[in-house]
Amino acid sequence: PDFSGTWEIKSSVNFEELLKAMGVNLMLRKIATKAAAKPLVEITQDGETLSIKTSTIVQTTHITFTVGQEFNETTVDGRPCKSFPRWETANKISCEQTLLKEPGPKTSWSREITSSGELVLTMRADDVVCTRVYGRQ
Ligand code: R13
Repeated sequence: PDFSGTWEIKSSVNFEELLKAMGVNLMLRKIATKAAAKPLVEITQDGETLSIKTSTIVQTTHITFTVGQEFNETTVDGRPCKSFPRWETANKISCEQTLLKEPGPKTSWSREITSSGELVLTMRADDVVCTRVYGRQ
């Protein structure tokens, strides 16, 4: 599938709960959640290699990875981790994360292009699932 493009958010569920499950304190949760309500996601793709830039007023993250190959990133609460992205279905990349320094919550994310052309991002921490739906700008 084609993940490339500039994406804007349509809906978000459980983002603050995700940060809470990661142990982020109330003040930082509020700042992060407010900023995350207006993100801009820019994705470029070359075959199985994706580059994802996620910008907000307080923080911008940039990851580049090839599906099937381990890479370094940070969890949503900023902890360094190893990530292993793989195809869960033809249209969905699932990525398990392993913290470089345990202990911490079990985290992962997935990104899927749906049949209606939306990008669905899920992020997990232990049993909390945050779901964010993006549409093309
Ligand atoms: C600030 C510092 C405190 C911590 C934090 C975590 C997340 C975020 C900001 C901060 C933001 C995340 C946005 C994520 C998006 C994801 C997506 C707790 C480290 C800087 C407050 C803003 C937009 O949709 O892909």
